[in-house]
Amino acid sequence: MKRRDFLINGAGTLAGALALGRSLRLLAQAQPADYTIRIAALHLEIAPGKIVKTTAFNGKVPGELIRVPEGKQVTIDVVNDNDVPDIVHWHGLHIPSVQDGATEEGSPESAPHGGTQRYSWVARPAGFRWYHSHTTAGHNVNRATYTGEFGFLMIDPASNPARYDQEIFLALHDWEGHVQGSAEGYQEVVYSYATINDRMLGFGEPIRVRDGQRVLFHVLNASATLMHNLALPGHRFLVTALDGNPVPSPALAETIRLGPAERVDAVVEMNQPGIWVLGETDPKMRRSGMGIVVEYANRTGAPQWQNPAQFDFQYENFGAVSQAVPGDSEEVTIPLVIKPKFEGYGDFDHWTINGFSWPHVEPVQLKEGRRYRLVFDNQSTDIHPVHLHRHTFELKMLNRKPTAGILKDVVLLETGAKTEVVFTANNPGKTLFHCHQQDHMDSGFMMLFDYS
Ligand SMILES: [Cu+2]
Repeated sequence: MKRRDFLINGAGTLAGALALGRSLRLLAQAQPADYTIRIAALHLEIAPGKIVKTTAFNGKVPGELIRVPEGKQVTIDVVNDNDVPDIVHWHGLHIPSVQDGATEEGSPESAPHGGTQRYSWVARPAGFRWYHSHTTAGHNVNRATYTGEFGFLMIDPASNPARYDQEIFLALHDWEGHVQGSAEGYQEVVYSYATINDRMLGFGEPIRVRDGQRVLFHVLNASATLMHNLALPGHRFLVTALDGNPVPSPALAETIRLGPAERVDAVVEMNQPGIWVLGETDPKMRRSGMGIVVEYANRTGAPQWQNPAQFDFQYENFGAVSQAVPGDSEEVTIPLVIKPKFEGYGDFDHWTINGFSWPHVEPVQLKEGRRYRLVFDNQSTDIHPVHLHRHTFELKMLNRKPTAGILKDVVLLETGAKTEVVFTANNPGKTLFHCHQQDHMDSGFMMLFDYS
């Protein structure tokens, strides 16, 4: 080959390579996503003839189960066929701010009438996560987490698979909320109906089990505002994970208790053959529909309910014994005082953190690599399920009792109590913190941490 030919061929190869690179990039953009989530109006039949008008993902409630192995790169297109902007948050993942699905962190929304946003992230950490609308509702109880816009997101660990015979996903939800004045003069949201997954108690397919089976339940409280307690008469829950993260001391509980956005993984030994109601412990809530029938093979009859003898679900039951060290000197303490501000009759209360209400609040600057201890002082008469985005925290103090090893992304702040959690600033960027009760979040109970 002559030198001149070589040069021509070389240039040709370079041009070819550039063209190939361009085509590959275009091809990547044109690649279908791993998942497409389509937000659209849905008439959901929660019992025969009982229709709730809502919005949902891909025409069902809960939306499609997203199940991926830990460490996998996942692309998801969120298509908005609704007539208002919307955004989907990937709850409990350690992902970048712009992919997290919160406008406050800089993630883009999906525009109405067909707008599409592509999200791409690496699935981690392993465990039971979920995804849901992360928009504002205000007094519009047909938006955000009041709707059917939620789904399960399961990230399977690379090792240590759980041992079970059946795996069941359950989402608790309250429907047809309306804003009502309370006796004290402020406003609250009350609901007409409740479901587990998409059906009211008695109107869905039962959970079919066999004597001797071990059933792993993944339970999510997808209610916009309400706490829920569950029991399965004659059985106990072996709680193995909270918010998807394995607990140091799995322990039996007669009831499980979840604030909005909390998850519990529990194994139940099916050793009481019969037909049972797995349901809300509050009879009003069960009448509203919050329950599901558990049916043993070869058993018939009406589903049975019995009140639990005790409410024995407390975070610290599943924790490791702590050394009772109040905090190492490396930790930076951030006190957060929670108080309501009465806004007058006919409005929701406004909520303040250290005296400030979103959006009139400066971000708290963090330093990468440091450990922070959030010391919550809940000076209100409500229990608040507070959520930290993009990070996992460890519970340290629960009403003056030390604990260790429980990793969560939502923690219930009991009324009048102090709660302490610790996290490492290991995922730089804007990080939203808020109460997961939608009416509180919409009324100022929100702030940002930031570090680069
Ligand atoms: Cu709250």
